[in-house]
Amino acid sequence: MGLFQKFKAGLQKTHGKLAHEIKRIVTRSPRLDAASLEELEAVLIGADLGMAATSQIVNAVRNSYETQGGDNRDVFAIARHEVETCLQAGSAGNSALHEVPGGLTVVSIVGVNGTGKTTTAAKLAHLVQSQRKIALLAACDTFRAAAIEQLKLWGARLKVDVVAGAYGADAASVAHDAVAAAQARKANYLFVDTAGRLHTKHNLMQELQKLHRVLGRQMSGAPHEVLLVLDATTGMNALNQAREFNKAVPLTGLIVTKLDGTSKGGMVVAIQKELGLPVKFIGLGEQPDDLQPFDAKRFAEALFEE
Ligand SMILES: Nc1nc2c(ncn2[C@@H]2O[C@H](COP(=O)(O)OP(=O)(O)OP(=O)(O)O)[C@@H](O)[C@H]2O)c(=O)[nH]1
Ligand SMILES: [Mg+2]
Repeated sequence: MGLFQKFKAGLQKTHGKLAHEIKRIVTRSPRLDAASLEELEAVLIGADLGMAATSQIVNAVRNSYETQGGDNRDVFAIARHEVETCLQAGSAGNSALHEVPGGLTVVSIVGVNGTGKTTTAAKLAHLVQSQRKIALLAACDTFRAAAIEQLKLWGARLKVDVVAGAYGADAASVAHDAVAAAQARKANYLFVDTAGRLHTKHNLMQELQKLHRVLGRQMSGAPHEVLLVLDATTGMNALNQAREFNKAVPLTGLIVTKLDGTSKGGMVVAIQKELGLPVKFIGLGEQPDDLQPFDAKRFAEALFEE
């Protein structure tokens, strides 16, 4: 499957709903009147594109009609263009995974419970491994016994080594051992799977700060990436999660998972526009290669293909 096909398949629910409703609006009347534009606005808000991006699209559609007497079919093209612009402005061309040249890159994977951190850490290891780089996984969710097992199973399946401690062990000490192991093996990437935590729990956020301090003491600059994993099906609550995590542990990027399971995939646009943090990867399914590097153009096309 080509990359665009993958995006399209993964975003089918959002695309299906948007395309169906926009078609209904534009085929009903030959010219878009105020009522149609209001309906268009409601459809975009319904897909969680957020107020700012929605206004931008609706205004662009209105302008095009007023100044060029545009054709109804232009709505899709205008939406694609505006969404791509929003996404590119938000990411500031910074959506690639950081790489320390010739050395180890430490990537900490954080987020609230159940967003897809462990799965995503494994998928990321798989991705860099497919680029002929050496990846290692650190099982730093020592809070649940099953979490360590889950990561080990992924490691066995993808042939990636997992550094783990005992259940209940100090997560920071596992992280410490994992960096040492990664350096000894001359690994290119260490992906640190952390325990799920609520962004409102101060002590749990402090624990995460400690984990990052330990990483930084052992290797200057680490963690090089702090990626917050957001579940697309939680909608706009993800915005609060991102703001609070960013206050406690400055984030370098976002990963939005489970986009295949929602018709509100527009939240990616709202989040990037409002937070100014780049979305670096998106999760489009449960298989290892369902994690895709984010691409603004492809995303906009998959959402608003006619
Ligand atoms: N459909 C779909 N499911 C996903 C995606 N990413 C993760 N999942 C599923 O979401 C569920 C939770 O994933 P985990 O990786 O265990 O989440 P977690 O954040 O590590 O959870 P905790 O460690 O409990 O906080 C699993 O069933 C995953 O298979 C995705 O992109 N699409
Ligand atoms: Mg987990």
